[in-house]
Order: sequence, then structure tokens, then C-alpha cells
Amino acid sequence: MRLSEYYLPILKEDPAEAQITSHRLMLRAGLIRQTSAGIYTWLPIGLRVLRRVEDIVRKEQDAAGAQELLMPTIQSADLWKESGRYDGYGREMLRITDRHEREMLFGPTNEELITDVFRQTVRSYRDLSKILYHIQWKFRDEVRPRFGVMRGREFLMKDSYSFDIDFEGAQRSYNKMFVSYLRTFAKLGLKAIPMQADTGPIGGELSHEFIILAETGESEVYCHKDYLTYDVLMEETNYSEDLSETVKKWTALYAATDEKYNEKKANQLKDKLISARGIEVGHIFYFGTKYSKAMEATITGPGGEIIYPEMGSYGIGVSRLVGAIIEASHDESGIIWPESVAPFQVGLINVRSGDTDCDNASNDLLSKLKNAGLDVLLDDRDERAGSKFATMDLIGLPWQVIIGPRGIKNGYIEIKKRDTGEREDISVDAALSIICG
Ligand code: 5CA
Repeated sequence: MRLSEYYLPILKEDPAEAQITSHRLMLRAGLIRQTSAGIYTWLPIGLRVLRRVEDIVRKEQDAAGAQELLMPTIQSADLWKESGRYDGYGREMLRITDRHEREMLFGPTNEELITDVFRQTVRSYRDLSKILYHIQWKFRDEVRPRFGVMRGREFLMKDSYSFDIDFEGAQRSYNKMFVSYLRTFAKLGLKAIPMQADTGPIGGELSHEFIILAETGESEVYCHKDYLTYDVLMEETNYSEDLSETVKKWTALYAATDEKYNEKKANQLKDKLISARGIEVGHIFYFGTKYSKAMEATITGPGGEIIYPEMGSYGIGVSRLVGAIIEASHDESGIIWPESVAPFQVGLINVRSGDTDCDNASNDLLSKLKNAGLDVLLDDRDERAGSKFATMDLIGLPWQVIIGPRGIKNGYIEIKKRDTGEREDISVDAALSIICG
């Protein structure tokens, strides 16, 4: 991709409305633009990141045995009346009336809808266990939408729903999602800690929030220091095996959000206690038969008896994650994308666009990197070198390759790693082999 042709509306100045780093950088680096309070358009470079985050989430869900479907954004109010949540959900729900005066709503979550799909399609205990998920836009009319995509009104969520014939089965599904969440966040370059949490309007008895520590987080959290040294990717995970040991390990130490704060337990930790702010990137719930009973979703058991399936639901804030990753990975010059979600892997900077040697070398390297399967953004604009460097730092691609007249004459180019700032003058071939790694 050539920057001279790419749609990348970056801002030179800090936008006044942004109170936190990720919001400021997402606006400045041309990822998003606000269209109404808490509602955003994802511009091309932002959409690339969102899609990559989505892909990582999807792959780990699939690996854990969850199956993807796609439910609509608009739901019938009748389903929510059946579950008893229609009135309780309050003003956060966007209620809509269609031309036949039927009450509809823009889904804030999908427990009712998936339970309805389930009761229409599943009859026997033999069909369970199942975990179904989708990645779909949600709407919650938040009282205070803020911090950009962190607390939006329209936001992208991955939500999974599990159905099992008994508690043991539900526990296994819960454990699968628990471990898949640890692995998903680690693959995104984040350290997410599972914490005991309140179940709120979703209901149920068992629930964990997955929290990453960040100064700008909205929740007050407390946890054992040792969690920061845990690394789930060091362990082999086989989702068809019993995962309870892994879950035990990640829940044995104290970790809780302020709603579940326990002064006595926290005090016992003494200097092992971290008290910090955190961003909730995922939330999982086990709520048993709450929805299957309320909505009469039944199946028949081995002896012909009626069973109300045991359910759980499991959410990841996909659009929030883009902001959360930036909160965790930036410096004063801009974003530092982890390789796994970067919109392009390489930013090529042609220091002197219009100079035949520089243009030829840039075009040549662009096609070589593309042939190697990399996504590359070439800055071929007629701009000062300083402004090109600043743009590349701002948009945060993992590798920068700088092509200038002096280097070309002497047979080298410069590569720079965005995260460490390390620079090196090397030959084109050496650069290719380092970047293609
Ligand atoms: N039905 C359950 C699980 S599927 C549910 O809705 N859980 S939730 O309310 O906790 O939302 C799941 C995740 O969505 C949260 O952990 C958070 O990361 C994200 N999220 C929630 N509200 C917002 C919002 N207003 N803006 C951005 N992300 C949000």
C-alpha cells in the first residue's frame, strides 16, 4: 500500500476531547472518528487492527471447540419479556418500534436470543455439550460513554454461550472458555488477570472478569503480585483434556475487583498485594438454568426425562481491546503495535520521493516484502523526512525501513524496530531476512 493513495487522516494536534492516551492516539493516528457520542466509524487502518484482534479471538474460540454463528443486532422485545429482563435492563437498552408497532431492541447481549435458537433446534441430551459464539455489534446506551472505544455505546463483542446437561458439563465449558481467554489475551500481547467479579444484570453465581492493569482503567482492582509472572503460553493446552488444574492455578491467588474486595484477604498479602486500576477486557459467567427455565428451553434426557440445560455466557470486548492494547503499548511518539495485531508489519520510508534511485529501491523492496507475504505501507509522499518519521512512529508499525540517497549510494538501507528504537544500517538482503524472521 502506498501512503500517497491510502486513506489515512492523521491529526497533527492532540484532539481536545480525548482524556486518555489510547483515545488520543486512535484519533491522531487515523484509526477512528466519532460520529455521535460513543459511536465511531472505523477508518481503514483502525479496521485492519480490529479485524486482526477479531481473528485472534476467533481462532482461540475455534480451538476451544466453540462454533461460530451470527445472530442479528435487532431483537424482538418478546424474548426479553419471557426472560424477565425487558423492564429490568432499564435505560441502557435502545428500544425501537417497527412499522407494525412491534417492540424491538438493539441487542446489548444475546442470552435470550441464543436460548430461543437453542429451544427451536435442540431436542436431546445427545446433542450436548455445545458452545456457540458470534462476533457482533452491541448497543448499550451508557450514561457516560467515554474514553473512545473503551466505553462506547456501540461496540464489538465476541459473546459465547454454553449449553450442558449438568453442572459438571457446565464447569468443563466454563473452564474451556476460562483458559481460552487467558491464551487469547496473551496472544494479543496483554497480561490479563482473571478476577472474582459481580455478575450484574447477566446474573448467576460464578463469574470472572479478565482485567489488564493500566492507570487509565475504570475499575479499582486488587491482586497478588505473582500473577504478573504467570505465562499461560508456556503451557501446552489441549482443550479436550481436563483443564481444571490450569483454572485452579489461575484462581488460587487473591485477585478481585472492588465490588468483591475482601479487606482481610487483601491485608494478608502485605507487600505481595498490588492495588491498581484495570481495564475489563473479558467477562465470563455461569448462571445454570436461569434462562433455560425462564424460556422453557428443554431437552430430553437418557430416560426420556425433561432437562433444563445448564448455561454460561462469555464475553470479550473486541473493540475495547484495540484501545486496551494501545494503553499497554505506546510511548511519547505514538502507538507501538504488537506484531500479532499490527495493521501493517512494515513501514517503508522513502526519504526522498522523486529521486529516481530512491524510488526504484523503494518500489523494489516493496514488491520483495509483499512477495514474502508481508503487509507493507510505503510512505512515498512528497513530504519532509522529519514528518515521515513522525507519522511512522505515530502509527506504530513494528518495523520501519528507511531508504535514503546516501545509503542507496553505499549499498545499504536502515531498519528500525519500533518497540526498542534500535536502528541498523544493512543490505537489502540482510534486512529482508531479519524482517521475514
Ligand atoms: N452476556 C455477557 C457475556 S457474553 C456480557 O454481556 N458480558 S459483559 O457485559 O461483561 O460484556 C462483555 C465485555 O464487553 C466486557 O468484558 C467488556 O470488555 C466489553 N464491553 C462491555 N461494555 C462495553 C462498552 N460500553 N464499550 C466497550 N466494550 C464494552
